[in-house]
Amino acid sequence: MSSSLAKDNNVNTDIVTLTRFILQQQAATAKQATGELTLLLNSLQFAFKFIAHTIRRAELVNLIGLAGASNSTGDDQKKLDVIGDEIFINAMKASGNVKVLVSEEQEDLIIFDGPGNYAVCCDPIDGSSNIDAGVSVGTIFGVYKLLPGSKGSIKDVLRPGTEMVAAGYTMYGASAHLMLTTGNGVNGFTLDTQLGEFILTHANLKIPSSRTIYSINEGNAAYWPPIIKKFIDSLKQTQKETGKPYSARYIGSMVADVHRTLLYGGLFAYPVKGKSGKLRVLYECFPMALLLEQAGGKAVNDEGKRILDLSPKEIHERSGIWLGSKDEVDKFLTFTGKV
Ligand code: AHM
Ligand code: MG
Repeated sequence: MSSSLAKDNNVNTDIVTLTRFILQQQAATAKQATGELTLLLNSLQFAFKFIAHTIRRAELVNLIGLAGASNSTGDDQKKLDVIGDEIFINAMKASGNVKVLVSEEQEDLIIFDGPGNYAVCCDPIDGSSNIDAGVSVGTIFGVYKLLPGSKGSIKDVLRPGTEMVAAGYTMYGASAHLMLTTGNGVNGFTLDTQLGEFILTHANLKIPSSRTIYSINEGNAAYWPPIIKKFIDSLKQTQKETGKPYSARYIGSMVADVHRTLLYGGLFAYPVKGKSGKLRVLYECFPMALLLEQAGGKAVNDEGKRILDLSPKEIHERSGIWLGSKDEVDKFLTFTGKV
């Protein structure tokens, strides 16, 4: 309900918060739902708010810089990587609904004592090498329901991405933006720091089907096979459809590059360099691939295989990835003969 006073003054008195949205969506689409996933998503949003708040204060409270250790995949850990990881683990443990947790910052998976029917895979602060320069970073997450009868094991997470029940990211930029899918499209929320609530701002988001933007670290070109070099070179030529070459945009923070791709369209890629890709399957490639597909886009690996169909063999497995607008990913597949 909205009075004429509210309307005249352009005041929205009926905003949709994340909690309200999730409750309404569960009631409409999952009548048998137990409410556990709702509670879990609530714990996730607390972790995002806490991390957003910590990042904003980082420079003022000496949280910038290296922690002096390296993580499971050999990257130098920033202080904020360590703090973000702790915030995330504590929030998931306290939720009572998470049994298994995989974090980029932890070598082994964590199995919590107590109840819980879900497994969460996360990169608590992705893009952290950018953080000292004030560039947007984010938390990426994917959620699985435990396998039937499981008491929590590695098998609950070494599954294709198609089996995730929820996924998304929160980008900590000028505002904190949460992009979420529970398998019924993508919805975007913006954190109102005064209210302390994520507010629905991008309902049923769809990615444009094409856009002449490519996003890739071209400094790695020497590691790419000739066909990938040729494809990227082809984007720099005048295009028949637009009369212009593609524009290059690369932030170097996956969440920020994918966020722009989701909103504007285009192509984001991190192909295999040398022996393996850089981006991790469980908590970088899968959640982004599910979001992109749910928004009408596509995500494939260097061989043209659908990312969500990969079956990871280890929790920190990496993959090459090409994701974005449907037509742009199809262009890559056609050019490289992967269709
Ligand atoms: P991180 O998880 O250690 O932060 O690394 C992942 C990040 C992504 O956010 C980004 O897409 C990529 O690494 C950038 O890598 P590069 O600096 O090699 O271009
Ligand atoms: Mg990462």
